[in-house]
Amino acid sequence: MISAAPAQQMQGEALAARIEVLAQFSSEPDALTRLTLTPAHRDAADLVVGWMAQAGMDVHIDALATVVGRYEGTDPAGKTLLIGSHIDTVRNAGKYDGNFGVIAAIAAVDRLNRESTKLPFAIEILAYGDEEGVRYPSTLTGSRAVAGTFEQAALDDKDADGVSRREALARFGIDPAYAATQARDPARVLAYVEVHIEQGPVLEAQGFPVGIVTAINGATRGAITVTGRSGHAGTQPMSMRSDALTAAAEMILAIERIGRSTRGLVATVGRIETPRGAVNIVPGAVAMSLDVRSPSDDERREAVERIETEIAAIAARRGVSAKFACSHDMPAAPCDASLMDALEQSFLHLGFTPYRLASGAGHDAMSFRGRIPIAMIFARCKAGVSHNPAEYASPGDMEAATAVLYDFIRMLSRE
Ligand code: HGY
Ligand code: MN
Ligand code: MN
Ligand code: MN
Repeated sequence: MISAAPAQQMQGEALAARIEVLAQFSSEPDALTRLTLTPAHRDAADLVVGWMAQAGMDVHIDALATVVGRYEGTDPAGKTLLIGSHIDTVRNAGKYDGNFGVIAAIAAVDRLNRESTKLPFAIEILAYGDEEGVRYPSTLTGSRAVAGTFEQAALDDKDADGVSRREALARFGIDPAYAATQARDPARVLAYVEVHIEQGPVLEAQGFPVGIVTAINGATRGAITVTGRSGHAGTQPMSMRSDALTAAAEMILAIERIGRSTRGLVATVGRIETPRGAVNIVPGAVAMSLDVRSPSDDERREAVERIETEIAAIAARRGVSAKFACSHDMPAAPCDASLMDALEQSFLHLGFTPYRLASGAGHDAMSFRGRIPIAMIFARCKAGVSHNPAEYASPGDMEAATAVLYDFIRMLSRE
C-alpha cells in the first residue's frame, strides 16, 4: 500500500471520508441507528479493528464489546494514555457524535506510526459500544469496565424485546477468551482524553473551531410510569375517567417548567408510550423517560425531587398513580486542571484561542471521574445540532481538533 504523507489521515478530508464510511453501518436503511451490540455495531467494530491495525496498533475486542487498540511505548514499564469515545449512536443519529472522537484518535496514532515515533508511554484507543444508553437502561458499560466501576447487574438489563445484555454480548460474538481483563490500574494510566463534537451552540457563537472542556454535567435518567384505568373511549364520561395520558401530559409540562426554573438545569421527556393503547381506549397506563442534567449535582438532585413531588400531586389530583424509577445517576465530572492547562499550551502552539466551556452532553469520560484525570477537546458543530441527522462538523474543524490531540500527545511525551 502506498503510504500517504504522515499527516494524511489527519487532514480534514480524510477524517470526513472516514465519517462517511463509518456512517454506513446502521440498522435502518434511511437513518443512522447503531444501538449497542446490534449487527450494525458489530460491523462498525470490525471496521474500526481494521483501521486501528492499519495504524500499527495491537487490537482486540474486550468483554463489553469495546474495541481496544494499543500502540506500545518505548518503556515497557511506562504508563498508558487512554483516548476514547463511542461508536454506538442514538436512533436517527448524526454521523459525528462519538464516531469523530474514535476517528480522530486513530488518525493521531496513525501519524505517530507513519513517522515511526515511539513515546515513553503506550497509547490505548477505546472505541466503546454503549455510551448512548438507548437499548438498555444502564449505560457507559464499556468505559465503566475500563475505569473499574462496571456493575455486573448491568448484564441482566433487558431491552424492549426482553433480550438481556448478557445474551446480546453472546450474540455479538464476544469470546470470553478474547476478552482481556477490563479495569485499568489508575497508577498505570497517564490520563484519559476524549475528542468529541460539542453538540451545543457555544463554539459556533464564539467563532472558535475548537474548545477545552472544563467539566461534564451530571445526569439523572429513569422511567416515569403513570397508572390510571383504561376504559371505553365512547361510553366513559369525561368526569369518570382516570386517564393516564392526560395526567402524563400535565406532568410533562410541569417537568418543562422545573427545567426552565434554574439556569444550567435541563429536564427532558424524550420518549412516551401507552402500552396496549388504541384510538378507542381511554389510556390506563403510560411509560415515559426522564432526563435531568446540571453542572451542579445538588441542583440536579433537588430538581429530581421537585419533579417527583410534582408528579405525585398531579397524580393524586387526577385519580391516577405515578412512580419514577431512576436507572442512571452520574455525577458531574470536572476535567483535570493541569491537563486543561496543558491543552491550553497546545491550542496556543497551534494558534487557536484556548476557549474553555462545560459539556451539557454526557460522555464516556465521566466514567473515569475521581479515578483517572480526564481531558476533553471539543470541535465546533453546526448550529449546535446533535442527536439529529443534520449534525455536522466541518473537515477544517475536525482537522483542528485532531491536530490539537496530536500536539497534546507529543507535549505529554516531553513532560
Ligand atoms: O445523552 C448524552 O448526553 C450522550 O449523548 N449520550
Ligand atoms: Mn457522544
Ligand atoms: Mn450522544
Ligand atoms: Mn456522549
